[in-house]
Amino acid sequence: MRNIAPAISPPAGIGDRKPANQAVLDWVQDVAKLTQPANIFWCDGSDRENAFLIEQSLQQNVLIKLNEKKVPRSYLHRSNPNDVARVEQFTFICTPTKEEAGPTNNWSEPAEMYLKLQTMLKGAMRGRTMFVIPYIMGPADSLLTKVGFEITDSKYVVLSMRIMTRMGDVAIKRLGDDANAEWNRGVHSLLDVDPTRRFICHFPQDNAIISVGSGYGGNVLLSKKCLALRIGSYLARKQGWLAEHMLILGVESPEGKKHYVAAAFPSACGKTNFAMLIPPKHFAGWKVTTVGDDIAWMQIRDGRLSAVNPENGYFGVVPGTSYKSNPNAMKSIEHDTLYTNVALTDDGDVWWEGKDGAPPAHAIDWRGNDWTPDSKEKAAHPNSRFATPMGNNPVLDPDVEKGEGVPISAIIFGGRRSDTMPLVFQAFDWNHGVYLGATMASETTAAAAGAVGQVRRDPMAMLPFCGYNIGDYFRHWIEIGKRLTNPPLIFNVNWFRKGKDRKFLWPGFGDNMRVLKWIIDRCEKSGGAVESPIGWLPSPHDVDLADLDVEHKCIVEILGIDHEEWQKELAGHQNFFESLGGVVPEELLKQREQLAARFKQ
Ligand code: GTP
Ligand code: SPV
Ligand code: MN
Repeated sequence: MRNIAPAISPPAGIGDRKPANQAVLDWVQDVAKLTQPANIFWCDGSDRENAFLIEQSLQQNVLIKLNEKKVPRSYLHRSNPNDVARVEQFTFICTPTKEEAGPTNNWSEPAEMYLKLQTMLKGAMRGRTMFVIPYIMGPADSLLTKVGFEITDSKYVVLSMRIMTRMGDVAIKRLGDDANAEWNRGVHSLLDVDPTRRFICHFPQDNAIISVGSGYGGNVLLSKKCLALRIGSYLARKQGWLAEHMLILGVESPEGKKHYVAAAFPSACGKTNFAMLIPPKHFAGWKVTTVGDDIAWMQIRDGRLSAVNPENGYFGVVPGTSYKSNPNAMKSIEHDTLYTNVALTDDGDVWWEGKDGAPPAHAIDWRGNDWTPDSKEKAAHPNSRFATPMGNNPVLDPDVEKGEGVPISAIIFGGRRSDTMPLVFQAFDWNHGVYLGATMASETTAAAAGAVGQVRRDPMAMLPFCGYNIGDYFRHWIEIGKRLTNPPLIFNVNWFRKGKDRKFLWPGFGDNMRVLKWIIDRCEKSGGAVESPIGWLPSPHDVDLADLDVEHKCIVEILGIDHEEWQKELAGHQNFFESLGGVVPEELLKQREQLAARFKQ
């Protein structure tokens, strides 16, 4: 099963909802002239349209229908095995100067890249249907909300975008007929799904994205990383807000006091899990609700940061998801879910490594081959994903559609670090918090093509997603801080520290509530902490560890800092700042010096 499929012919009343906006019509005509599709399908996001596209996808082997009893209204898609993750080396920020893209992005001169892409797109949709997807990012009535149009020759993209965004009429209405209105132009073509002709290109000045040669996830759902983060971060700086790679969760005490926190962890480092956390038994009466699991758009309101989730669904990592690790995710993906690259059991159910229960005696793996528990290959790809509407989430926050967003009490940065970083600590102030974010590091994961498990600096979890110069991005964070009269407290967490036996020291998942509780206590000015060179650290008695089956010496180890490891860490910060070649703001260089000095005291 592959993505590439011939044109489809919709019956009257499907695929013909043309928007009135002349700028959109002109752009679509231009792209059609270049790519030469057999026909144009104007999406309206309706149920009828969706049913038709699913039926066509089944006929063309783009989707497999799953067992209706076990996973109602759910489907499996297999991407090309050469195309299973984001491709950072082929992701470009095309600004007039290289300096604007900065030291962390691949850069190309816009005219040169447009020419290269146009050459590849010439006639690329011959014999195929070209879909035009109108969508908005953000709640329908939010000032932050953005309109996008994505052109694609993939039905899988259309079906996924309907889950991941608010798609169809809502966007056409929001755009209106003003030909000068602001909207994002996204063009995607599978071409021939050849990794040597795969490019994900952003033109921030034109509010445009062109993606070719891939049919997978973040490369092609242009609403997500491309618009909501890369173009989004560029717009956010210009317009004075923040577009961040953060989950947003609500946490309510038994007394009914509610806080919201936003947390930036790199790809496949626990955002979806944290956003849906179920507190352990000991925390009876505490409730965690999800606003978003991947992206936060935050603006300043009444001197505070206020966050909305621009998305409408979750594109989550499947392997490891179980009733033990994340029951809310399991309930969310039991129905109306589009799976990519998981295994198919003989009875039409889905399976993956880490799912509850015994593995099936036989299955078809993500590549479409026979699989048994003795197979050397994994049944599901490590970056296999679900796309599920956020409405499926049993703990969806009631304020998720609120246009003004939710007020943020704390920002959390965190990476996957097997050493050095303690379970949790608090920054002394905003700029110190910005420094924690800027110097974050994490082991690479299967979410991007390339080696896994290598520690790299990933500032604010935005290394692959910042659409402009990272030095300006740091500066933007510092400037935002100056405008906040009631700034969120900033924390750093690490669920992934390992002991000498190379096993995780901390149980993670639901037990992360214990850390969240300390963070809330700090926001409430009731939590204890000791001052350390790296920030405020909780002592073991400051964290509620009741009913936790972890040895005291492990707790001491995971909460503590090792001065030798931190000398290496400090050198790592310095190397990273130096590698950026002079763009790092003075304030952050000073933070590093102060950190080094505190270790010498
Ligand atoms: P993206 O969707 O790529 O942005 O990933 P994410 O940040 O949402 O990560 P996700 O919650 O999907 O978790 C990724 C992997 O980390 C999964 O295999 C999880 O099982 C694992 N994980 C999540 N939380 C924890 C934790 O607290 N401890 C441990 N040990 N593993 C965790
Ligand atoms: C990530 O890699 O952070 C993801 C998956 O959320 S993708 O949408 O493919 O970027
Ligand atoms: Mn996620």
